[in-house]
Amino acid sequence: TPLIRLEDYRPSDWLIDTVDLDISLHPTKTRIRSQLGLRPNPAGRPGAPLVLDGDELKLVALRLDGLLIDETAYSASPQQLTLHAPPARRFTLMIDTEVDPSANTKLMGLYLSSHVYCTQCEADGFRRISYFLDRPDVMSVYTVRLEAKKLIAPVLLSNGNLVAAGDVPGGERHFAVWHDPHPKPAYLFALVGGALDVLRQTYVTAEGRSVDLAVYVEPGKADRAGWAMDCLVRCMRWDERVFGRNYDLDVFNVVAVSDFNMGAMENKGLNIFNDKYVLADPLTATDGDYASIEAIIAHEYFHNWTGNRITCRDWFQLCLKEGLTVFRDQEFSADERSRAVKRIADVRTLRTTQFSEDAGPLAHPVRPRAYKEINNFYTPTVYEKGAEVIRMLKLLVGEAAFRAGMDLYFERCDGTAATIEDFLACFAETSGRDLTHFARWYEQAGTPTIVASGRYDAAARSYTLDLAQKTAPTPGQPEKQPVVLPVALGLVGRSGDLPLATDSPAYAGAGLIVLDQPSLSVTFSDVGEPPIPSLLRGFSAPVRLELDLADGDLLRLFSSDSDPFNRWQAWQTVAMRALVEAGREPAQLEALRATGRALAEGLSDFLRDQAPADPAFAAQVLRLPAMGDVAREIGRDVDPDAIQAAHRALSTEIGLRLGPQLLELREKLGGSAPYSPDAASAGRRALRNEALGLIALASPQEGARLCEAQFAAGDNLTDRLAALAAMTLVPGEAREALIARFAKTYAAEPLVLDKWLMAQALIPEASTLDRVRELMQHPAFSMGNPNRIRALIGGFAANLTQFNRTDGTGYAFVAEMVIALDRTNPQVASRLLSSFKSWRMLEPGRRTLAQGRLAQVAATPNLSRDVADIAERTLA
Ligand code: B3K
Ligand code: ZN
Repeated sequence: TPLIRLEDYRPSDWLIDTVDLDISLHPTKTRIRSQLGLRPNPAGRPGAPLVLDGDELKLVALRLDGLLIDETAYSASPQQLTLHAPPARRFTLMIDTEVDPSANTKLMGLYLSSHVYCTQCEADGFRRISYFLDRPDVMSVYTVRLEAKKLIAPVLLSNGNLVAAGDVPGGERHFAVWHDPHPKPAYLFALVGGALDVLRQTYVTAEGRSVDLAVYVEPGKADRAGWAMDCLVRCMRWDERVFGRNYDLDVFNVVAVSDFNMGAMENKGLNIFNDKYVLADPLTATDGDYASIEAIIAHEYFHNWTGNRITCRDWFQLCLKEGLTVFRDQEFSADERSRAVKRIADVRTLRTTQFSEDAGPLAHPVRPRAYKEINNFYTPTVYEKGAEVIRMLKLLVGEAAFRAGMDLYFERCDGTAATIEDFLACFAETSGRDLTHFARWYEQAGTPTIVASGRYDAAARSYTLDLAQKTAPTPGQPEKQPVVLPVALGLVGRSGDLPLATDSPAYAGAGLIVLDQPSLSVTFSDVGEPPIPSLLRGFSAPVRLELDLADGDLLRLFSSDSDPFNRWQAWQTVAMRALVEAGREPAQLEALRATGRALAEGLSDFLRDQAPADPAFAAQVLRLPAMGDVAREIGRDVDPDAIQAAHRALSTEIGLRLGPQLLELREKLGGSAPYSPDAASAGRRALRNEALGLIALASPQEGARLCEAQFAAGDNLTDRLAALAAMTLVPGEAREALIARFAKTYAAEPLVLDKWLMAQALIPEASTLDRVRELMQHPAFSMGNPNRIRALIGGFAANLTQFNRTDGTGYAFVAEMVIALDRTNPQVASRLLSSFKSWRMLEPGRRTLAQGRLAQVAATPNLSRDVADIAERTLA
C-alpha cells in the first residue's frame, strides 16, 4: 500500500461545484444517480485526466453533458473511474452506481443498521456510494433526492433543508428532496432512511433564526432522547455566548443508530450518532453516560463551525478540526459542570490513552506527516493532545488574543479547507507573537518530561527553580527539539501562595513560566520562607513532571494548594510512588501496606473536612492512578501481576483503615432523593460508589451485602452498575448471583448489557478468558455490532493482567478476534489490534509472546489496509 505524504499535497485538477444525487433506497440494490457539475481547477494542471475515487463500486451508466461516452474515453474499476481526456471547460457528468447496503459490514458508506439506512462517509466512505473526488478540499453544494418504501422508511433525511416531499406514483414509495446551501466536502454527506421516532423542539438563535431541532431514535425510545435535546440546546447557546457562533440552517437533525464504528459524526445538519451517545434515562444510562452524551452532542454540534464551515485542506490537518473541537467541548463541559473535576477527568483520559500512545510504537505527531490508512489516525494524539495544544496556545497568547484569533479564523477561513498554518497565522496576528517555535507541537511526537528542582537561599531570601525538558525518541524521530512549555506555577508558603517577583525573561507574569529552551533557571526574590513549588497548575502542558518533593510536602500541597488540580495531582503522586515501588519489586508489598496506612491517615482528615463540600472532587481523589499509568511510569520489564497486586493491596489497606468512616460518609451522602443527572448529584453518587469499592475490597462480606442492597434499592443505573463493578472484585457465589440478576433485569437493554459484558471482561482473574469465550455465545453478544465487540473483546484487551497472561492465551485470543473481525469490519479490528501498543515495555516472557501474536496477525493473508498498517507499525 502506498504511503501518502503531506509534502506531496497538490490541489485537485478538477473541482465539483454542484452534486445532485438521486438515490433510490433498496436493501440489496440501492441505485445512486449522481450528477456532478465539474470544472477545471485554475490551481490544478491544465488538461489533466479526471480520476474519481471509488471503493467496491459497480458502474451502471455514465453520461457527459447528457450523452453516452465512448467506451475508449474512460476506464472504470471498483476503485476508480477515469475520464482520459475530459473537456477543458465546465461539464456535467452523470454517474449511475448500484450498491448493496445489506452486505456492507464495514459500516462505511451506505449501510443498514437494524433496518435503518444510514451512512458514514468520513474519512473516505463517500467513494463507496458513488465515484467522486473524495478529498476534503473539494467542496460542493448538494441537492439530494431520496426515495424509499413508505412502510420501511417513513423518515427520509439528508443534509441541509427539506425542499420537497411527496408520494411517488404507485403509492408504495415516497420521496424527499434536501438542499444544503453550504458547500461541503463529501465526507460530510449523509442520509438516513427508516422508521424512527422523534423528539422535536424549536430553537431561536441569537441572530433570530428559528431552527427545528429533532432527535430521531429507534421506535419506542423517544422518551430517552430528552437529555440529548437538552444538551443540544445548551451547547448551541454556549457557542453563541463564548465563541459568537450561531447555527446556520433551518433544521438540525440528530439520528441515533445502533451499529456505528465510533461515537458520532458531524455531517452538516444531520449528525449521526452511536445510540450509546444519545439514549439516556436514569435506569439505562449512568452518570458517566450522561456526561459523555453532553460532551459528544456538543462536540458534533461545535464541528458545524470548526470542521464543517471551515474544513481541512487534507487529512494531515485532521487536528485542525478535531483538536480544536475537543478543546471546545471540554470547555463547554467545564462551564456546565465543575471546571476542576472536568480537568482532572480529562487529564486522566489523556494520560491513559494519549501518553500510552506517545510512549509506544504507534506514536505520531499531532499532525502526522505520512499515512497508509487515514482511519488509523483518529487517535488520542490527534484528538486529546490536539486539544492540549489549543489550551496551551490560549494560555500563551492570553484570553483576549485567543478570542480575537478565533474570530479572525472564523472570518478569514469561513467556507474554506484550511491548514494548521492558516489557523496559527490568526493568533500570530492577534497576539503579535511569532508562533513558529510553538508550531513544533504539531510536528514532534512524544511526551516531553520536565525535570524540575528548586533551591531556597535563606540569606538572600530567594528561591531558584531549575527547569529542563527532554523528550524520548519516537518512531522516525530519533532527535527531539525543545518545545514551548507553558508552566503555570505557584510557590506555596505556610499560609498560601507567596507573591512571585522575578526579573527573569522566562517569567510571563501571572504565575506563568515559558520554558522554550532545553533548560533555564528562574530566581524569585523576596521569598520569606522556604516554599513548596506547585508546578504545572491546571496541567498547563501535556508533559510528565519529574520533581522530587518529599511526601510531606506533597501532602501539604494536597491539603492546601490553591490550585485544585494540583491538590489532586499531589495526592496522585504520593500514591503513584508507592505503586511504582511495589509494582517494580513485589517484595515491597509490606512497605506498600505501611504507606497505605500513612495515606489513609491523610485521607481521613480530607474525607471528614473537605469531601462533603465537593464530593465529585473527593471521588477523584479516592480513585488511585490507573494501572496502565503505573506500568508506564515503571517503563520497562513491566510485570502486570505485580502492578495489579500493588493496586489492590493499596486500595485494600485504605479500605481497611477508613472502613467506618467510609460507611459513615456513604450514609451522609445518602441516596433518597430521586435521580437527577446534574453534576452535584452525580458527584455525590461518585463518591459513595468509590467508597463502596474500597469497602468491598477491605471487607468482602460487608461489601457484598451493601452491593446487593444498593442494586435492589437502586433507582438508577449508576448505583446499580457501581454495585456490580465493586462486586466483580470479590470472587464467590454472591458475585455470580448478582451478575445473573443484572442480566435478567436488563435482558431487553443491549446498551446496559454492554456494561455487564465489560464488567465481566475486566475481572482480574485467571478464569476471565473462559468467561469471555462463554459470553461470546450469550444472546447479548454479537460479532456484528461494534458496541458489543468493544465491550466484551475490547474490555478483555484492556484487562491488564488477563490480556497479559503469562501463558500468552490472552494475546492469542485477541489476535484471533482481530483476524476474524478483519474480514467484516477492518476499522473495529484495527482499533482492537492497537491494544498491543504497549507490548515493548513488558518483561521479556510476555514481550516475546505478544510479539509472536502480532507477527501472526501481520502474516495473515488478505489483511485490510487498516489492520496491516497497525500490525506493521506496532512491530516496527
Ligand atoms: N469526525 C468523526 C470521526 C470520524 C472517524 C472516521 N474513521 C467524529 C468526530 O470526531 O466528531
Ligand atoms: Zn470530532
